[in-house]
Amino acid sequence: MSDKIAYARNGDIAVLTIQNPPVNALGHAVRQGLMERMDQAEADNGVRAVLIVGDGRAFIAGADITEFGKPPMSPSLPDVVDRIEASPLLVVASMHGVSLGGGLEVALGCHYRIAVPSARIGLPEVHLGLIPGAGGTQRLPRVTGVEVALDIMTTGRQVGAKEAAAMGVIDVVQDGDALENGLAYAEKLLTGGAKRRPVSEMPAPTAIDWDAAYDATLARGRGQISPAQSVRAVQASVEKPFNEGLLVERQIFMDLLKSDQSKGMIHSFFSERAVGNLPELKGITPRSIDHIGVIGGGTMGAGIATAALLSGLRVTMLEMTADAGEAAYGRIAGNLAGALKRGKITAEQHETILSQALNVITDYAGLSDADMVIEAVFEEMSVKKRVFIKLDAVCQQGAILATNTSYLDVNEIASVTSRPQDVIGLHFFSPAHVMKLLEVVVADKTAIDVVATGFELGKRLKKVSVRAGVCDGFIGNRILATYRAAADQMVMEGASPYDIDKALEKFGFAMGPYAVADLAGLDIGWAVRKRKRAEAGIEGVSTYADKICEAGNFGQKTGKGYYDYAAGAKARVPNPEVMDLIEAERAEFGSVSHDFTETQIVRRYMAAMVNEAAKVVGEGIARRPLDVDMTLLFGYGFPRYHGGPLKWADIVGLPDLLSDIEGYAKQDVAFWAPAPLLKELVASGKTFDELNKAG
Ligand code: 3H9
Repeated sequence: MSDKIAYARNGDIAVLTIQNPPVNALGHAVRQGLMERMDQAEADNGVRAVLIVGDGRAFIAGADITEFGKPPMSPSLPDVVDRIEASPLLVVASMHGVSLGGGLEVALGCHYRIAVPSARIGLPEVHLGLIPGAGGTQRLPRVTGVEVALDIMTTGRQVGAKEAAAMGVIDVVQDGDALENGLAYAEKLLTGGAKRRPVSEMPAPTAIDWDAAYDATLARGRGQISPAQSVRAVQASVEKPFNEGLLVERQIFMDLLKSDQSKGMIHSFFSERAVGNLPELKGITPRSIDHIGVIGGGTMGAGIATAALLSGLRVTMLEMTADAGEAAYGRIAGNLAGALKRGKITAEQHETILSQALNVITDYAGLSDADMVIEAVFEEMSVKKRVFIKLDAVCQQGAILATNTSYLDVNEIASVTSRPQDVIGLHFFSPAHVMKLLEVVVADKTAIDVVATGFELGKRLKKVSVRAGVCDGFIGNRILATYRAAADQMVMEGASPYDIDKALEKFGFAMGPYAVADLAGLDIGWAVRKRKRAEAGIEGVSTYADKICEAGNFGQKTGKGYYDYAAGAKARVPNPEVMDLIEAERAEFGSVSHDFTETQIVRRYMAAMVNEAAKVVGEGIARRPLDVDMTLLFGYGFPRYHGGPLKWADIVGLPDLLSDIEGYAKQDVAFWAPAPLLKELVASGKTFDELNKAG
């Protein structure tokens, strides 16, 4: 008998308690146990009802995702749900914590459902590139109607108990303990003579315009197929008898399970959790952090301060002058007002943060008792060094001195202090209170508890933190510089920025690289190029990208860049002057132009990304391929359903990619030099994912 399901008698009620920590996922032993315990309850003299509850922090978080892709083991989850529903006994689910995916499907197989107010339900299978596969697409629409069921399935959102009750999914919402509530409810149902109420026997819901719903869902999915596929499964719940509808659902589920998109999304699910899990941090106690100093109140500094304030930390913001301090305060207050409007904080919390947790100063002495100081000043080594010398002089012993530099050498910055062991890079992405990525940049002398504190801060700020080593641009910006250069090469060879954006948006990026550049501001890259040329002693050169800026066009903020935004950001149209400038430059350099297909654009752009990513992993800048994948996913808009560049590379096949790269190298040997790690993997027939598993 499975020990995953405890069995107890309470009068005429059999209680089945699922015990599979941490979240009661429906692995094989749980499914087997539910079957056995249902048999036991039915054979148990005097039992009239079964109550199913979850032990620990959830009812059931769904199918066991770790079993996906492995050979299926009987009993299947659909069989378990059907078995529960078909029982001659009255079956009640009492839910607390989450009931997600297969967890909600088990509950829908029960005849009645009660939940505590904090319980949440949902069908998040779309986030794994799947649809519900244990009757959810057939039962939920019978309970809620088609529109509500489709909203839940296509968004994958979690719904609170009160809303779920209004939808008809939960019969009773009651405060208290799930077990006690469930027992009392089951007893009441029995006393009241309630009958079994199988959802499968309820009438089929009303039809909608299926093709319109399918098309709209497909368009919203930006290339992701599973949300639209759930429309087809729900359609079957209306058009076919229940059992045939189940077969349609099963077929779609099994097809999606084999798809590249579900492989990518399942990889993303586990990598998102594994990325902050570093063996060297096990058992290391982070330093305690309560008060953070932030230097520089521009967009980045204000965003960092906002994120810290929203997570309950005290923040002291240092600016150069009172006026700059006032402007910084205004930016933070604006961000907090946004958080209030979106319901992230209450009016009272908003008031307390502004009046008690935030302090704006202009004198370094005010940072003397900060536990950590993060500088977000101008991106120039001499400026950073001046800041760190001052911090070294005023900060208390043990304080962590962090730089938010996006590409400068953290070792060099640390070297100007007397305490390089306390110096670390914390690279936030703008806007820092919104973007999920945090690169924790570990310098040569950074102490291990300082690294642990970086990750702890990331957790507190609800970021996805990735460990990065020191190099120009760390993980993300280094790879970005390479794939942007590959895009620029293609422009010189005949692809327009608009062709490139279109191809990559079709691939799944929210925006192509040139649209992103317009959003970020073209003046930033222009300033960097000018500085680098000045440093190298080459002045007076001006590329087409410089010329766009010289005409005063910096992208969205000036209304024009690669695109013209006269009709609004969403209604962007190509700026006609740009192609003239590009043509002139192609002519000047005698470039031979040719057309690029969308596939060629994607292959080349991705090859550059993968090759540089493989170098970053090979050099130890990123620990594992999954660290790169998560960096690109959470900081650079990489489509989640491809899993990240290195998961994508595994899926398309490393030998083909290497051969593409060797082909491009015929034109530019230095830029396209294949990454040694990629060559090694191809030679040994291995994948990047095998390196993830090796730790
Ligand atoms: C499904 O049900 C398909 C069916 O329709 C049809 C089947 C035929 N399986 O996130 P956390 C692990 S598809 C295996 O850190 P939280 C997780 O990896 C499934 N493992 O905690 C982590 O492990 P570790 C539909 C799972 O409190 C640990 O539990 N359901 C599963 O922040 C703690 O997780 C979903 O998609 C699982 N289902 O969040 C729900 N769930 O400690 C997916 C979690 O080793 N899960 N783990 O890193 C979630 O959304 C969140 O984990 C949850 C808890 C909200 C439950």
